[in-house]
Amino acid sequence: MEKIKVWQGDITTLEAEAIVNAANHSLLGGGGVDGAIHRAAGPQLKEECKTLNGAETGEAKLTKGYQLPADYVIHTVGPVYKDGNKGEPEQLAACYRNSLKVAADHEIKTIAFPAISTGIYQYPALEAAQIAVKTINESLNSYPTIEQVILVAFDAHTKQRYETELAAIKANNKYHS
Ligand code: AR6
Repeated sequence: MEKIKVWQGDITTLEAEAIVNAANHSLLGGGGVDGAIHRAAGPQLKEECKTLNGAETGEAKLTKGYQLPADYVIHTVGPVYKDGNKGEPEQLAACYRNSLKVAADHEIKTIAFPAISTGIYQYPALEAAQIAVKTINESLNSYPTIEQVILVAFDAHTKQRYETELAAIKANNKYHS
């Protein structure tokens, strides 16, 4: 089985054990993928989120998935992109690293990520795809119990970018297999 897989579609329909939410500091819902996840999970998700006391940029916190096909949602807060010199790359990498750590800590074997920060938070799509693929690939060395990470692309361009980045890592023999 490929450790890192690319899939195009709506993350709320995925049957991965955990899906990651690109949330905001409040963790109480919003637009974009966050809104879609809360709608699909139902109102109990927000009730549990109220007990989490929000999250800092780069942090990740776990809830149940309620009416989602996924058992769990891992809520992380991506950086709002300003100019790339305000710590955004490190903050975005932290989202992926910390989400994988939360998954491993809860013995979650399959986890799906949306393209964190690339919508409302305006992170440039190519740089975000590079950070996502590199960080996940490197982090998997630390979390051998995670069997598969799914990179969810909402559109074909994002899918293409992920595939290009994965191919580059494989060509350099740096792929975690
Ligand atoms: N499935 C998969 N990917 C999706 C879906 C979906 N159903 N819907 C959108 N995307 P965004 P951000 C993609 O804006 O930039 C919220 O209001 C979308 O095409 O959802 O991190 C939060 O509460 C894009 O590639 O998240 C925060 O306030 C990616 O998901 C803020 O938005 C992320 O876009 C977070 O902004």
